Amino acid sequence: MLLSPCPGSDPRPASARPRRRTAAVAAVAAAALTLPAAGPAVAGARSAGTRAPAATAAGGTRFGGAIPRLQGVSPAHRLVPAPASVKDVSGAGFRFGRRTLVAVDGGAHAVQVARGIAHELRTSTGFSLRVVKRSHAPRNALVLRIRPASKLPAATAAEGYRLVVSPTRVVIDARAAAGLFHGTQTLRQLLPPQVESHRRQPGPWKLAAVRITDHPRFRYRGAMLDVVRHFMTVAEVKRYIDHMTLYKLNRLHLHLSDDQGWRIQIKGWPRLTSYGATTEVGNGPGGYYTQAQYSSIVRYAAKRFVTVIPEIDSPAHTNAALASYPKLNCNGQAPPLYTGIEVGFSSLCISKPITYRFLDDVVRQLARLTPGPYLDLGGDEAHSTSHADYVRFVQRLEPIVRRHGKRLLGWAETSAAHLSGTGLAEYWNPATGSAAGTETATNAAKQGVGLVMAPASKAYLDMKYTELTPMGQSWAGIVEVSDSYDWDPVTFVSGIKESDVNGVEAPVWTETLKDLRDVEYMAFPRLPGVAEKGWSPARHSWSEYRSRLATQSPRWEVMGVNYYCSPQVDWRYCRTNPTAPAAK
Ligand code: NGO
Repeated sequence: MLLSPCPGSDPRPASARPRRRTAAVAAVAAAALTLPAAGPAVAGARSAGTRAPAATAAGGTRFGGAIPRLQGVSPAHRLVPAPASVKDVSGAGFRFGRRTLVAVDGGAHAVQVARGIAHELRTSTGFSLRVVKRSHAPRNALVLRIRPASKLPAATAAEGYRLVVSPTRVVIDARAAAGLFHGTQTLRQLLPPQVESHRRQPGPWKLAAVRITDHPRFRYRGAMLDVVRHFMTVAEVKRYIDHMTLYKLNRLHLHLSDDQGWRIQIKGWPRLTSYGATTEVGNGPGGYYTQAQYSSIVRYAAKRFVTVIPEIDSPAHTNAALASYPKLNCNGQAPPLYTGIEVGFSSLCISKPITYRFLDDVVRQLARLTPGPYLDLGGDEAHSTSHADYVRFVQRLEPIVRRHGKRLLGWAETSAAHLSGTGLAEYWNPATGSAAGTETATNAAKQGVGLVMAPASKAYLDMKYTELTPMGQSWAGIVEVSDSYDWDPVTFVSGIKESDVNGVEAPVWTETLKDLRDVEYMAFPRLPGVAEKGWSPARHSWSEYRSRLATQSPRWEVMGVNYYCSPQVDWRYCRTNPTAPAAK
């Protein structure tokens, strides 16, 4: 059964109604969603001092009580994603104190990273952590240095780093500011979770002695946020970016248009936002970003080494645009706005020149607002377009994107067209990776189009964890935390080589998720697992990962993140015990 918030209200004739995806979408009325009693009342609230009686389940999970400081949990047992190499060093570690400096040796971007981490640490530690420029490494300091390639392991590249903790200082060396930034995210996880607090917390702020050398397995490590089915505010998007950076994700794919709404201001096409943005799934008011707001998201992300990739889905998933401008429809008639969750019924008119003038305007404006190399023009579920028309459409689309200086990112279906080999294709379905249909991935690889792996049965964060998860869908399966971790981006589809894969992405679709609090509940704990698939060497197993993952929940608790305490993990902390009847 499919979710339709206003049953029986679809005015279209049956022939024009949406088609179902292969398996049924779980019927969950978004309006009626209730969360289990996990997570704080307000997303964004941060407090580190909650005290309630603690209890420990047979498996080892700790429920309630003071949030643990994780003292004595060694670096190798607490970092997500796992670094390429971690060597525990015997002897004393480092302790931040009132006089600790943040010393930086590098250009403007390195200084910005130093200021960023100093600011974060100041809030919770209460120390002044003065940022100073130094070409030598002072004592009692967090030292951030840009170093030439010859001074670092060859694999370090642009995003890697080396982090050494000794009693006198903590040194992070990298070839570029992005590497320094990732090193500071590792540093956060080496400190007690209370360091995430927005209020001053008692110390001590100690780190174990360690030597870490680290670099990512893949360049593209993405998260996709659907801001259409339920609109997310600018503040919510920025908070999600913060969550991404803790796990070294570096691409934010923003799904900005779909049947249920158009979410970005396009000059010269005002009805897209004055009319097409006024709906979302259910009866909510929708919303959109002005170009200035979009730019503020792009800047916020860039400061954190995250590249924004805007998506305007086409030729399908376009009802909001078609409803806003009758001339975009083959018959010249605008359909009504749509607030259900079915897919594949809408299409831009492939044969009309206005379609391409429209897309050219949209692409030109987005290209100007987006510093990253990729624009995503969708290409999924074009069920109302013939195969020949679809191929023709994609082949007209890519030159538009390239004319405006960008590369095409599309869902992997786009590989049915002849592509230039400069873009990327995102694989999502078939969710099993072995059924007929996986040639979307192999066709892309054959054309030199890089793959972004987001198989729905693994990486889709909108799939339910269990039958009882009070939100989400299940068309690609029930995806517990171990299922979403247990795969490899290269071997998932047969016939693919490591060099064909640019990376991974964790999409979160919001048909049943009404705000960021719901998104967090589905993303945590699965988002860090997909991030690890993108960053860490392939050797890690679920049984080893689950004990590192268990150390993350105290941090989420302090950050005010809403998360699911999966019974598959012996959590270091859980606010409530979702399964223990004795608690009642
Ligand atoms: C599909 C579909 C989206 C849905 C999503 C729900 C893709 C690429 N297209 O994924 O429109 O929101 O599933 O899980």
